[in-house]
Amino acid sequence: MDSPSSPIRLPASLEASKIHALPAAAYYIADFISEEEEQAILHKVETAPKARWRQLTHRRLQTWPSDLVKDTLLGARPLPAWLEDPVVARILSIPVSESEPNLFASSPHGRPNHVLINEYPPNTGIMPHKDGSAYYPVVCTVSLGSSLCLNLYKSKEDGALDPEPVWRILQEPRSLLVTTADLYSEYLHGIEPISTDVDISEQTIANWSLLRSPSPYQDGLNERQTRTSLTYRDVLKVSKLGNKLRPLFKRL
Ligand SMILES: O=C(O)CCC(=O)C(=O)O
Repeated sequence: MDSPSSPIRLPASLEASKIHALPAAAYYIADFISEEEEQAILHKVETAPKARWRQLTHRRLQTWPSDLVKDTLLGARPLPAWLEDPVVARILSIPVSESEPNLFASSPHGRPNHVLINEYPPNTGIMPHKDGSAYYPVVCTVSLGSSLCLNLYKSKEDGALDPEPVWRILQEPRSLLVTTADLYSEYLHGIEPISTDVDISEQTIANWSLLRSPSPYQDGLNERQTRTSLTYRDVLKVSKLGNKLRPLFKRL
C-alpha cells in the first residue's frame, strides 16, 4: 500500500497529462510511483552485480535485460520483476485515448522490453542525440532521486545542432515522462552537465502546469542531487537465436 505521504496519482487517460507546449504527443505524470517504490528500485539498481554497470567517462549505466547487438535484443528474456512491477503494469494500465488502450498497444511486442538505467551525479549530463531506429518511437522515462531538466534541440538548416534548446522539460523524482513520434525522430534530447538548472519558470519549462509542486523552483533554480533514470522502450528486433549467442557477448 502507498504511504499517505507519497500517494501515486494516475490520470484516467493520458489526455489529462499532455504537455501542450510540445509539438508532438508528450505526457508528464508527476506522481507515477510512490517514495517507497522509488527507494525499492534505487536499492535494486545500487545492489545490482558490478558487471551490470558500464562506466562511461562521466556517467555509468545499466542495460536490462541486456545490451543490444546490431540494434537487436538477443533472446526473448523478460525484464526482471523489479523493473516490470510496478512501472510496466502501470504504464500499460493508462489509456492514451478512447480508441488507444495504452501507449504500447500498437508496438511490436505490446509492451516495453528494454530498460536503460542512467545515473547522473551533479555536473553530469548526456550529449544531445536521437535514439535511432532500434526502438518503437515511444520513450517512457521514470526519474528517481532528484530533479533535472531534459532539453529538446533542433538541427539548423545546415544540419548543425542549434545549441539553444527549443524546449526544456523539468523531471521531478518519481515522475514519468513520455515522448513520442516527432519528438523522438525530429528533435534531439540531452541533459546539460551542470550542478544547477537555472532560469526555471512557467515561461521556460514546457511541463510547468503538470509539476507536482513548482514551489521548490520559485527562485528559478534547481540544485541537482544524483538523479537516476529508467528509460523503457520496445526494441523492434528480438532474436530468438540470441539465447545461443549470448555467451559470446559480454554483459549479456
Ligand atoms: O536519462 C534521461 O532522461 C535521458 C536518457 C537518454 O537520453 C537515452 O536513454 O537516450
